[in-house]
Amino acid sequence: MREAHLAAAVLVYFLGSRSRTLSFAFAPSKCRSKTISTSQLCASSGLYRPFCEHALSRLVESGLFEPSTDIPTHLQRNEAPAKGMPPGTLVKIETRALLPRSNNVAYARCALLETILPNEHFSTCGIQVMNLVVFPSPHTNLPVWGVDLVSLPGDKHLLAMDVQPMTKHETYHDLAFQDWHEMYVKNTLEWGGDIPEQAQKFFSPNLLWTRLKGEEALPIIQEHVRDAFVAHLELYLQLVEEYSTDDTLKDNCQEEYLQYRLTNDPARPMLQSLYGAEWTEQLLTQVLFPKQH
Ligand code: DBV
Repeated sequence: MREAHLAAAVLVYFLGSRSRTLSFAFAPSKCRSKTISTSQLCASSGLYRPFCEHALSRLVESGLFEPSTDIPTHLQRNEAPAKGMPPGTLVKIETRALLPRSNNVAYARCALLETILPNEHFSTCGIQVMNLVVFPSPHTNLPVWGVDLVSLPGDKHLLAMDVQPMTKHETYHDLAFQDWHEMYVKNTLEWGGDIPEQAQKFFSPNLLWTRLKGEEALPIIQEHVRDAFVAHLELYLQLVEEYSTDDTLKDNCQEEYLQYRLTNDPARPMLQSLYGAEWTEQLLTQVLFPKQH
């Protein structure tokens, strides 16, 4: 089993590193690949749109989820002028959600923030954020899949990706995710620094958490982090698909996790400044961290 995981990670790494377009190659067990060249993306796209499109299509393709039409229209998108950028530059936010088709999962949603320069097809500057969370059923011992890819003005990037434990003493991270961590994080991405103490319990030992700076960050994000993201999702899908409902249920902290993220969302000040406090609270409570999925 461990050899298969390693082979999968190596294959994704090899295929991804040779490709110049934004190609997403899956683990061999999936034997499907999807190449999304940036020119194929919609008229105006931001840095993390290819990541978001890939994840949502894989989550539906896996059969675990189906697209949701439940997000209230006014919370599906918003836009605001981008401060300090050329006239006409906007920071656009788009939200997408998925509903469960399997008893092992509960909800998935993605918030995509893109700074779009007028007349540009693919913008990588300014605020670019993909915040993606997959919530497993609270009646399982499965972890949350949490991804926070954040690029801020001044070429500052903050990248977090993890299978976040919702029960104590899980051992799922010992095998597949340890190989992944050795392949994509250990000795390649520097530790991103202190994580708020209250949040630390929500992270696994194989967390990708790094901060990148400067122009060399973009190719690392669009190649190495992209490959890590594709491989991580495949491992998470495998974990969810192979989960046995016979497992003895342990105490689940998903409610506490939701409350923590709702209360301490580090993006709140930025979202309020762009879109206003009332809209931000509705977005956080109704779409991003809803108590009832
Ligand atoms: N983070 C969100 C949502 C975002 C978002 C909904 C829509 O939960 C973006 C946007 N995260 C975002 C931004 C920053 C961070 C920081 C803009 C930078 C804030 C700044 O520095 O100006 C992982 N995201 C962070 C941090 C972590 C994560 C650890 C840095 C520490 C912090 O500022 O809190 N994943 C994220 C997180 C948890 C997690 C906060 C908590 C359990 O699981």
